[in-house]
Amino acid sequence: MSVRPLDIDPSLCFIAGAWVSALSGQTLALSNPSDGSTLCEIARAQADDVDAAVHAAQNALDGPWGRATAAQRGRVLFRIGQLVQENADELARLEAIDVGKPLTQARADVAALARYMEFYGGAADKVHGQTIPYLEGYTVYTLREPHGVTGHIIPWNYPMQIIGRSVGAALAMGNACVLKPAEEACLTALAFAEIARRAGLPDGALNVIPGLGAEAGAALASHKGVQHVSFTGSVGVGKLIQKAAGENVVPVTLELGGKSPQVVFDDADLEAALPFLVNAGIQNAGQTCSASSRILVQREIYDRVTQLMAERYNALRAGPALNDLDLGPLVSRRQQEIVHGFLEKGSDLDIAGEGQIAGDAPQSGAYVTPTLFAGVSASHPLAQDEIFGPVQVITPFDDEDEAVAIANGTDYGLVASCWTENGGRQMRMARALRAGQVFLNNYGAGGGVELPFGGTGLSGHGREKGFEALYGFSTLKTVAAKHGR
Ligand code: TXE
Repeated sequence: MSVRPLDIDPSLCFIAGAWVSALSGQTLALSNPSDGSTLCEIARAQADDVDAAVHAAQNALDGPWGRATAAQRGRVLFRIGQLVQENADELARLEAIDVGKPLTQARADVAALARYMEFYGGAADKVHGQTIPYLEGYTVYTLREPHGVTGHIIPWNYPMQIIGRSVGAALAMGNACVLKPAEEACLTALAFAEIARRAGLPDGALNVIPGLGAEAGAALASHKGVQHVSFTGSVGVGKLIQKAAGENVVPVTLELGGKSPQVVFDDADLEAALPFLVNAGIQNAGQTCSASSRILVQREIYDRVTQLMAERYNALRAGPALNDLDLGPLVSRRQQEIVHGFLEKGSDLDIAGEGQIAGDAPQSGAYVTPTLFAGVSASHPLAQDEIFGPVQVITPFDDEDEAVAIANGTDYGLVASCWTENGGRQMRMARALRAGQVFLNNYGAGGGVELPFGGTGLSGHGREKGFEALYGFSTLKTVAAKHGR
């Protein structure tokens, strides 16, 4: 299979509004995780390509993009959103084959991307400064201005959604972006660039440079012409990015992993909770930063919840992305090895439920059996470390204090949810849980683009999504005019 996203040559970079080869001419093979075949070659951008992309972005800021009004920027984003919708089938198929995610889940990602463009298109001209009462004879006000050139280093698990929330917000604020997609999955990043070109985004306002993390990614994070770096990925690389950006004293937004718990009290509406308890763990085969990999259950209902979750697990099927089963493969053989390593670490644990890999799933694909472990102590590595696969652990607790201690007992703090009908307890838990977002009697709230999203602890810092992201992708200038006598 040789893929041509929106009829462009996928072995090229997108720089200054044009499709160009990496200066070295080198490419990398992009693999299809459903069967291990090669989908196509992609560019292997390096420091000189990054340099060209950053200069193109700077030129855009000095040119029509920098002069565009907020309303004009918003209109371009709307047009991009429209074209995303018009090309929804192709985008969903590209994301599915590239990431290995079931087609239905890829379709939801396309809808989210279009919605991000709509949201940030509408928000572009609604970011206001303030006037500040001050001394007699002064008028003081603030201006929200773009950082300038923003670097976006993104992972492979939700390329379209992450482009939507980070590039969308950055463009709305008038920044010019250099996007480094992941080497494991970058077809929709390329398709997005082509859509932006067709929508009339001025040359250089968005540049896409596929390549390896240690080459293109590292060069982008440390480039002196970049004024803000947004990174979603592993904790280890997040630390490198923060260090590199620190050398240039520029701000970073880090969306790292999680070990997000769902806490189920004995008065919970189990019928409502059950689909969330399982789906939040196995969506995108568990390769979601906000995946809920820990289920904490009050002892009175522990056996029942374990049994109900196990029944669901036993019915799960994993297979090729385009077969659209419950799960696809993981993104790569490397991720498959990592998750198999975790399953080995759990060999001393009770397996409560286990799905199946479909019979027609090729051996050469990166499939993992969805696995539910029960009775797992809070300190076990499977209850502490991010697994990033379709693996969940259930841990019992006795009372609210213990639930909070276990829920907060990891180094992460991305998402937490609490299932209880007791209103007072909902409020106490919302305050006590250490996480960037807490969900009460749901998990994820449908992932709405309006909801600010980010972490605490090892999960990172800064907020993307919602209106809040616009503040992160801008800087504040205070103007104090003295006009009195
Ligand atoms: O991530 P990396 P990987 C977690 C998850 C997963 C683990 C490893 O636990 O198992 O990380 O995944 C670029 N300088 N998450 O190895 O390496 C890289 O090219 C600059 C959670 O795929 O962090 C890619 O574009 N950039 C996460 C991006 O960083 C570098 C999603 C992410 O890759 C770089 C993905 C470097 N030195 C993984 N090295 C989430 N929060 O959703 C790599 N990159």
